Amino acid sequence: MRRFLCVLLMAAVLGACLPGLAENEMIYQSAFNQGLDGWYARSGGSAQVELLPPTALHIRGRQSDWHSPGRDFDLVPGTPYTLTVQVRQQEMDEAQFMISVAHSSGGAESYENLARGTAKRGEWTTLSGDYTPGLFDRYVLYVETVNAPSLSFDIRFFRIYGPEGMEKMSNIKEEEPVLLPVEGELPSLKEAYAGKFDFGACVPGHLARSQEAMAFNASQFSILTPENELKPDAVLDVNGSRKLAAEDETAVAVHFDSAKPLLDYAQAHGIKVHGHVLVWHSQTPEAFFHEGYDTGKPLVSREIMLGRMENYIRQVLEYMKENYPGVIVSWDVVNEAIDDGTNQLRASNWVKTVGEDFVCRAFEFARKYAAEGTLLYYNDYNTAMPGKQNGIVRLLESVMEEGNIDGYGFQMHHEITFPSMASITAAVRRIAGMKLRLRVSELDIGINAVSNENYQKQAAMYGDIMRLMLEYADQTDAVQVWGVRDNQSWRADKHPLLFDAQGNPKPAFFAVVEAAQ
Ligand code: 9MR
Repeated sequence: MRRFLCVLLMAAVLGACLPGLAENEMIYQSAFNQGLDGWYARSGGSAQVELLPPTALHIRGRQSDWHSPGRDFDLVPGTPYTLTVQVRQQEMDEAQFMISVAHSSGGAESYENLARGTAKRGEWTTLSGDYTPGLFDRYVLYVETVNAPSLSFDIRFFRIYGPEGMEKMSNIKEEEPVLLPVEGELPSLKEAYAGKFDFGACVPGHLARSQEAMAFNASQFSILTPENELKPDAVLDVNGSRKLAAEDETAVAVHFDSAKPLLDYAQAHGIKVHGHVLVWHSQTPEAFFHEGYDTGKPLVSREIMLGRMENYIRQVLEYMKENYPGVIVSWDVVNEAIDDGTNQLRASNWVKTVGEDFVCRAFEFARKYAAEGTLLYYNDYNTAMPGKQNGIVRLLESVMEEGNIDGYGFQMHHEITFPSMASITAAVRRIAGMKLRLRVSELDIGINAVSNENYQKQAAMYGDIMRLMLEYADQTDAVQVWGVRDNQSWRADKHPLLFDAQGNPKPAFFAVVEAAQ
């Protein structure tokens, strides 16, 4: 746990929380993951520095406090810099450290102490201080001890921040955040939320076939959703249905080839599945709504479409009961029925064929055929926007009158800038007040560019949303992120998830874990 807290602390010190960093940009960093980068032991000869993989430098053999890891820097006189470094020692209960500068002018060396801090045994500790250099010929920045001349110690993430727009020093090419190595085991999201609600993700079909990806998912998530594989366009067999329609226009043929790998894995490993989605205007073959399953022919009548709807829902749910009993614990019965412009029902093929009660009918059939205890959800986005929210609430009220709905799924595809936490909170409070079960079904939070600052803002919003849902833990079934790694997201350009493209946990991951504690 201490190691994990240390990672949290490190995540917290990235970016905006350091003094003077609001307007400053990182212009230099030693991550010690690609050599010593010019660092050497300042000493009379006894001290030695060496790399301590994956990202630290170790110094030993010291005989004086000033025997220290140091490096020459081309500092610009009169520029306000901020310096930070992390230090760790294992030999004393507490030891004091300083960042100092040795500057020389005409061969005469003089010194200033720039930052101080006390490091407890075994704990990475951040020293941080501001420095505006005077006029000298040479500057050596170094990390020394106070009254601990023989102490061996480690340093990492020596960083220099300078005014915005300033040229970067040597090794910084871009503001790419360095994700900190996780010491010890990665915390598990599902364990962090155990006893509160399920924490899950969606998984695209191709990754459901990867043992490695699924083993990772199994370690982190207690519930999974096939990202696209249970949508009508993956399940409805249009050719098969067309053949059946010659005999019976209400007949429907279905198959589950794309969803099977995920369902099989979940079944074998005791992972819950949330089904997405039975009835939707999108990702549903146009032919479904036409006579003879032929898009050249007119739309079918209400009676025929209700027959198709019932047959489709029945066959999907019966297949799941037979083949995957207990695996699918909940379903999005209807998705995104409310129009963003009018805040009324969307003018979809469902409305055009069945009519305005199509949502109620879908819930009626889902209740009729779902295994007992399966939770039935209506799922939608932009719930935080007042007009849309009104439309969603009106729809929920009408469906609730018939008693077949259990809950509401907030998609929550957000940006760090929008919507505000106040409006998200108001939306959750309002729908929670309707006494429906709740879930966050498709959480992701986009940023415009990868930077430490944006990673921190993203982490803060993830944390806020988790704390909000924890207030409703008794009423909430699950929070699910819409993807695992940023590069696999449906909006990869927004880096909206908890893990980066290499699978490293981002500050947002730790914020989600921390919110549960
Ligand atoms: O993540 C899904 C992406 O792979 C598909 O291309 C896309 C097609 O509509 O659907 C994405 O998932 C959507 C989900 O089914 C419903 N809510 C919005 C999601 C993001 O578009």
